[in-house]
Amino acid sequence: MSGHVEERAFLSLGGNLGDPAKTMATALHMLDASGSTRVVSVSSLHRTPPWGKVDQPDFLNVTAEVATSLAPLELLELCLDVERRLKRVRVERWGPRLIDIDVLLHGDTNVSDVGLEIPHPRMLDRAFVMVPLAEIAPDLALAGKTAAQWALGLDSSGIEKLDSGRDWWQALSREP
Ligand code: PH2
Ligand code: MG
Ligand code: MG
Repeated sequence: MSGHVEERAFLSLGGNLGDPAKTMATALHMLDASGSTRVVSVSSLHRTPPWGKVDQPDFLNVTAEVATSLAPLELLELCLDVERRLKRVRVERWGPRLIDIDVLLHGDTNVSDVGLEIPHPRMLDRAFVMVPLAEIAPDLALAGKTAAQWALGLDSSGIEKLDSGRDWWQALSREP
């Protein structure tokens, strides 16, 4: 709802088809241009081995902190709308994709809905989420530990933090 108090939310972005860095940069610019959601900080690019379904290309993953006046379901709708505008086609669960934008956290809100669970139910098990999240929000408290502690407890051996810096997305074109 507009007029809703501004909340800090965290997103996970990823992709492994096409040019994922460019697609994620465009997605971040689209979120920023929405009027309701501002990108506050973005992690470095991380190259990550596919999780869940392993016979597919490596992913690029990042996390982003946003300030949003949208309620959780509205933020999810915005993310899905950006995915659609970037021509994401849903083929198979956990399969290759141009772009995926997941809502990890929305303030301290808990949501348990058919289409949306917040905190994201699998985030704490996934190094491709927690390693980039620990980069931008190491002290964030999650289920009794910090993001940095969660990240350290996961197998992140296959993950490579690219030398992109955290402003990588500003430099990439805004054009889809
Ligand atoms: N997303 C998935 C399934 N597996 N693996 C990696 N490395 N990165 C992802 O973003 C990812 C995945 C489903 O959303
Ligand atoms: Mg996902
Ligand atoms: Mg998704």
